[in-house]
Amino acid sequence: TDQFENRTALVTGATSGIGRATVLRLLAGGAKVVATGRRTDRLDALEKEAGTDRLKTAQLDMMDLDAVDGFPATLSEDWQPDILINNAGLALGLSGAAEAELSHWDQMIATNVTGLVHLTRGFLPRLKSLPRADVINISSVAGSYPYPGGNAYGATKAFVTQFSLNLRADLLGAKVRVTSVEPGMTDTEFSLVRFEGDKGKADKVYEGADSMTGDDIARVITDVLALPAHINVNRIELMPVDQAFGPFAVHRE
Ligand code: NDP
Ligand code: 8X3
Repeated sequence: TDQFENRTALVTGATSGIGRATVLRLLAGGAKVVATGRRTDRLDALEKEAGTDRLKTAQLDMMDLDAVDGFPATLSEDWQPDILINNAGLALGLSGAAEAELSHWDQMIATNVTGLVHLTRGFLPRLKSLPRADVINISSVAGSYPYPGGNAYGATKAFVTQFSLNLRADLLGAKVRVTSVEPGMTDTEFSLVRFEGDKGKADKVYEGADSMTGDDIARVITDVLALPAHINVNRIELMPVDQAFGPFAVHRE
């Protein structure tokens, strides 16, 4: 179909999982897409698979703030996005807060929070001037529900959700929609990254459960984008049917 014809999207973290699947769905809908990530071999492979000049890839490390701040100016006028999809992000480790690596916390905050706000601030003035624009921020259920070992990761996602809602407050009167997308268990490279390449540990997270896939979340993202322009989905929380909530924990002497 051509539901995204005449639209240009920027998708961060497009080398894997949700981001990669979102690029493919946007292209299938007729959009032009700028896809970014750190791994250039993955970006090259994505270009080959997509096989369209409506896709442009660029290496961008969200922790490199000079590169992030300079990124909007690297895009020519015809590649300036009217859809910004802030997807790049990660969790590192599942240790308790008193044992966790501070370097893990730093990297999660740098990527999920600082990089995201810098990139968003870079594009916002132009987005605000457009007759129609979208910002989709990939948050997480971890931003709403605490779990042991979620500590700094969950806090970065709570930031992403609240930043999204506060953007709406500031953008009232402009034609920029902002959505916080909050997925639960989604089978991507997320756990492989969280457990630093330990595939056995990563596979266990999804074992025996019917998880959501990157493409499931991409479908929700493109469905939200395809809604009539006057409807703003503030936040959307998703879980696989096979995931739900636990009881409160109580410590007893
Ligand atoms: P993947 O690990 O499959 O993909 C993560 C993407 O983020 C990769 O493309 C990676 O690219 C990119 N990324 C990580 N660090 C950086 C960086 N410093 N600079 C640029 N890009 C970076 O995981 P998902 O697809 O699952 O994750 C996408 C988003 O979804 C994340 O924000 C995650 O927190 C969120 N999420 C995931 C859930 C899940 O269960 N999978 C549930 C809820 C939210 P590269 O390494 O090439 O730079
Ligand atoms: C990813 C989902 O529950 O592993 O954000 O934190 S969870």
